[in-house]
Amino acid sequence: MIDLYASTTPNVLKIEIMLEETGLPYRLIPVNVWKGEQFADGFLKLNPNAKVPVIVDHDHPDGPYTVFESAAILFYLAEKTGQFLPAAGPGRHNVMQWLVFQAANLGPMNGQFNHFERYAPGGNDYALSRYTTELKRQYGVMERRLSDVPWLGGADYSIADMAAFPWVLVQSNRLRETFPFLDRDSPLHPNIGAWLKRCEARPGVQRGLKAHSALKPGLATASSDDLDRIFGRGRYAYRANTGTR
Ligand SMILES: N[C@@H](CCC(=O)N[C@@H](CS)C(=O)NCC(=O)O)C(=O)O
Repeated sequence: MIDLYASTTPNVLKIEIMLEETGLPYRLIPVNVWKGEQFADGFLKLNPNAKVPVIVDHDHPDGPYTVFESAAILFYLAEKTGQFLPAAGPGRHNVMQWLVFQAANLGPMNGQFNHFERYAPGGNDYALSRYTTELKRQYGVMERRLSDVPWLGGADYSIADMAAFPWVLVQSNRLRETFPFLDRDSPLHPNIGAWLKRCEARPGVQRGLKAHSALKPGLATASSDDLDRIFGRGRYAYRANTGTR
């Protein structure tokens, strides 16, 4: 049995999809990150970086084994099952580089974009413009890749697709009107749109989405102090604590 510590976020959806695709038995353990549950001592023992997703694999031969960071979890589960990552050679490295592309680029840039689009107070035009422009550039990178191959890793569906899919889907659902380049049907990137449909057609992805929809969103439960804490602002900000630059 695998425990998946989860919230209603794209990084968690990646893992639900992988667990459903591989058929590994798992249970969801909700973590309300909007109420700061990720900062509790018990959770920090699982992930010192205080973020979901985290898994605990109770079937590991050496006893319960914990993995945090969604890309590392996908990699761990791929190695555990021998699925969705070629065993060796260029095929494996192609998947790894597109997995890391998501973890190092698409994920963090979406995170910063979301922050300035949704949560930050006004007056951040420069930051919003910077992250919007960079995100749009990354969609161009994916579009060019998917005009050459059906899946990000190459010929076969892989953990690289599972990593990118939730972000592209969620951003289209939420922001297609205000930021048309994020629309899954944008004429700017027909190959991304077709790839998204191929992902959605997979029964494992559909089961992952269903499992994800059972989680309860926590944003409405957050106080303004909870929000300050999660975003490191107000009394939690570096400058407030140190008085220095
Ligand atoms: N690089 C991490 C990002 C994880 C992450 O940002 N998780 C968010 C939810 S999607 C979270 O737990 N946020 C709580 C916080 O930042 O305090 C991964 O891919 O696992």
